[in-house]
Amino acid sequence: MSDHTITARDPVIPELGLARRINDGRPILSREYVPYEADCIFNAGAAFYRGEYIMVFRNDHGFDGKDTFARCDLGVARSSDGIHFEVASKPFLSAADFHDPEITRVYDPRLTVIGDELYMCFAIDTRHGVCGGIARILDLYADTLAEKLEILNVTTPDNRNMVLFPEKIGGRYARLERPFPVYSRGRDRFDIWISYSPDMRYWGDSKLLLAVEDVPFANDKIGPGAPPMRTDRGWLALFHAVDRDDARGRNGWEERWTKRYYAGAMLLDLNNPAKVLGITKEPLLSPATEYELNQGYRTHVVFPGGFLPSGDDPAYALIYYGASDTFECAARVNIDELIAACR
Ligand code: BMA
Repeated sequence: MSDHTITARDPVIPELGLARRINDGRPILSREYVPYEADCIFNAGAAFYRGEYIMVFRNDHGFDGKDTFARCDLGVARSSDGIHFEVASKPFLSAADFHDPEITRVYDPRLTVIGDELYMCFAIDTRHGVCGGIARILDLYADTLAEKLEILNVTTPDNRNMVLFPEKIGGRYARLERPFPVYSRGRDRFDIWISYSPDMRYWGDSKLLLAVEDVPFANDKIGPGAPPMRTDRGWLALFHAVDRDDARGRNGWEERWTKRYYAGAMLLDLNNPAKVLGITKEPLLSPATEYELNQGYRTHVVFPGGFLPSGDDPAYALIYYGASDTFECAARVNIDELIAACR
């Protein structure tokens, strides 16, 4: 394994050329679509559930004009084609729903349908560290937490970017996750792990799946992106990969933003998903459009959170990704071509 370094001032690493951006790269969801207070709409999870596309997105709002947002909620949107979404009249979930002073923020949802149930993994900031949560969604339009979610698992800190596989493998549920071992690994050398569970509540048998140094377009950290998709040649999953360039200064609204986020893809063995069959050696998506490069809170960020077969042609998949921590965008990719690029 190499411990390569992408040096400062390197240009953005070009993408493979397999993904075609929908809407010419213009957002499929942004604050203009939201009928309540909204600023940055991004990092959505997506699922095809009971005959329609569902998106649960992150809404950071109440920007202080400098570097922070006062509030962060999750919102919900629906669509018949996976591209044109209509946002519900009120937000879905916020930290306030928990009535627990420990919980300060919920964000970055990822959706997986298992059987006839919709599950959500999400990040939970607490006063004592960042945790990953798994919940079964009971009602996307309800008022109280008990009506909205059945919380199944909350990890110890520091962990997030969890995604569930859409079925049991070898009799167990499986998830990808990204602990962030700041002391033992050094700042920002974070990798993707896999864990298993008999019941979605108790998780273990954890193994390292993919290390940051194995990704040629990362010099900083990686993390699971969208929940894996079953194909006849393996589980196809998207991840995010980060390169840091300390020579960068203002890139977006903050004084300083030195990271760039890419999307990559990996193929995992169907029966033993801890076995990586291959990854894309170049990014599947690199920041490239106006919305990914020049506009928004943190530019040069593409952050994949949803990956679904395309309704009009199952040979293609839709990729949902946050752009610049401000917009939700989408792209299409041919599934066979992506598998070939992983091998
Ligand atoms: C990560 C998470 C994401 C965010 C990304 C880029 O650490 O906080 O929610 O999109 O950084 O800022």
